[in-house]
Amino acid sequence: QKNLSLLSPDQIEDAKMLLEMGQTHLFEVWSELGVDDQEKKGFFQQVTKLNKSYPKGLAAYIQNARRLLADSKEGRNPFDGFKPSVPSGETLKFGDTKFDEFEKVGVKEAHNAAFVLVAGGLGERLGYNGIKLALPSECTTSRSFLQHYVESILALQESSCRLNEDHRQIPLVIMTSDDTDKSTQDLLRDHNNFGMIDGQVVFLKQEKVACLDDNDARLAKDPHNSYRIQTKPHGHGDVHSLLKSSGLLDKWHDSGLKWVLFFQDTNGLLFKAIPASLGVSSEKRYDVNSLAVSRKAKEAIGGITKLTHTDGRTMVINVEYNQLDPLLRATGYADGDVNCETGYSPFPGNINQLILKLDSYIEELNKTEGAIPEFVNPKYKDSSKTSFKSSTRLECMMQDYPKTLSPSARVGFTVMDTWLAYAPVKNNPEDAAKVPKGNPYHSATSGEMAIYRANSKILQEADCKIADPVIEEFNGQEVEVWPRIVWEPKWALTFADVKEKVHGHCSISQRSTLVIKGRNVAIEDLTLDGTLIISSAEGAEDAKVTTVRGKIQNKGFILEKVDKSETSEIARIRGFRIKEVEKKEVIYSKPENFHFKS
Ligand code: UGB
Repeated sequence: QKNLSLLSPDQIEDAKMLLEMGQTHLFEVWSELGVDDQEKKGFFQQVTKLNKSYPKGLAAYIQNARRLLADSKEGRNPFDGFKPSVPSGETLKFGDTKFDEFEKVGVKEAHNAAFVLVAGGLGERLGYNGIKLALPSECTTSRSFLQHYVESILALQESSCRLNEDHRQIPLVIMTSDDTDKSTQDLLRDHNNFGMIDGQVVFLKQEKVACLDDNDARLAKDPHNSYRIQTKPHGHGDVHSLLKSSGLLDKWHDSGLKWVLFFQDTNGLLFKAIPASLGVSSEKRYDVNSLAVSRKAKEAIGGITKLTHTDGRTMVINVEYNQLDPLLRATGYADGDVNCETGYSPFPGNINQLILKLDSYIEELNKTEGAIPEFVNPKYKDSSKTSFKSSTRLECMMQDYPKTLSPSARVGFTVMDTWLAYAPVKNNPEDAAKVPKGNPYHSATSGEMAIYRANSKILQEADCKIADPVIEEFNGQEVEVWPRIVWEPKWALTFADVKEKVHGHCSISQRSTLVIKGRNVAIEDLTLDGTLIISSAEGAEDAKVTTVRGKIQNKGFILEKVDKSETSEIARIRGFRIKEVEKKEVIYSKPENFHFKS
């Protein structure tokens, strides 16, 4: 009682709420007034924060937790009454006329879009020491994921504005957490926003939620400080309530934007699929469009599933990878999550790239405040399910947004070639090496190799002769090693861009490296066996097209294997480093013709 004199009227209300919500245990160790007073004030500051950052406050969190914990204890199936089946959606094949047409529409539409990158996760599975956005997407140029994303959005902006004859800036929001916020902001600032103008990037920080000690949702005390509540991340679903409370959605709407595109932190291929999928959203007027790829059974990506309830309701939704198998087994698919005759799961794999139509998104969030259906995943001590091995918390996922939509909402998905659209970096080398044969590794090694493979295949589609890959093993993972072909997004974002800049009979050997930096450069009748780096000099961006042709042969760059003793963490998690032996470098500053005869 005496401690109340330390508190403001609002904090006294919070104290009453905690007592009413059965949280008396939090005050059991409180000493008399005059002892630990700063800690006590700190406790209430934390409560204020927890209250503010959860839609409808901490009391609502405790109530939701009790309900979900009771459901979990009873073993209630979240899909009770629903039967899964394989949904139908748009399937696009790179290079097909349909793909090209959707790309064209998507590029035109892009100036009406805002991008939202969810980057609050630390990536425990990868075991990397820093933020994942700072990791190189590939080591030939060492451009980080964040740089690649920002430059891709800028390239899209430029193409879209050219087509629409305007000068809109595409906004980028980055959702961070306490774990990633400072490093992400520093990374961007240290690189002059990678070319975005001030104010074009906005940061929204997600807060953690309170941990729960038991089925009554008693809040857990921080093991290191009994005047604090233990907290853990709430999941990427927080992005919706943060966008709602930031006021950005209305601002975007008022400035004429129509689409919001959500994406994750380490997929170096994603932007190759974005223009076409935005085209699909626009043509089909989808309220929700999820990007998907073929999924291997048991792969750690959710399955896009049609759920039909016994009462007739249906929805197309992601069923998370750990829920798909039990759901299938419980509904008559005795083998659970298995591949079908195609060698893949019949359920398309969710890659968590969502495109939402802004006006219906705003309408929905006005109803829900951005609260997303949550789940809880307690690890029980025994089958009585009365106590937990360690504290738990509620979680939510951004792809569960469609769960609250009315049945009339247009919810679709677009399946892309995996090689084109999806190669995340999530697993550490040891776990990746244990992935069942034939399933993707999702490691730094496979993520990098996938970029070379995609660029090689795109050039192949553009009629270049690209040598077959060789199979090599790095960190216990067998991967296809294609020529190391990398270009900046401003050189080409779409297939049409590539076709415009590649002419004649080009051929590239397997051991080659080709890097193209700059916008206005074409290759023609190029035969490469070694390393060629083409860059534009400062100020040459508006030069008319420079052409590089002829025959180039040199010792090139080699992939040198490294083992666990390697000191560079970037090289160690890949199992190789790139050793520059010999290269030809072309730097152009005006429209020129480089013709090599060696
Ligand atoms: N993230 C946050 O921003 N905040 C958080 O609290 C947690 C994560 P993971 P996950 O496409 O590969 C998802 O951990 O959740 C960010 C889909 O649920 O890498 O295991 C984090 O920074 C799954 O259906 O992935 O699986 C990162 O950018 C499947 O689609 C992103 O959220 C899978 O991704 C994803 O976090 C996939």
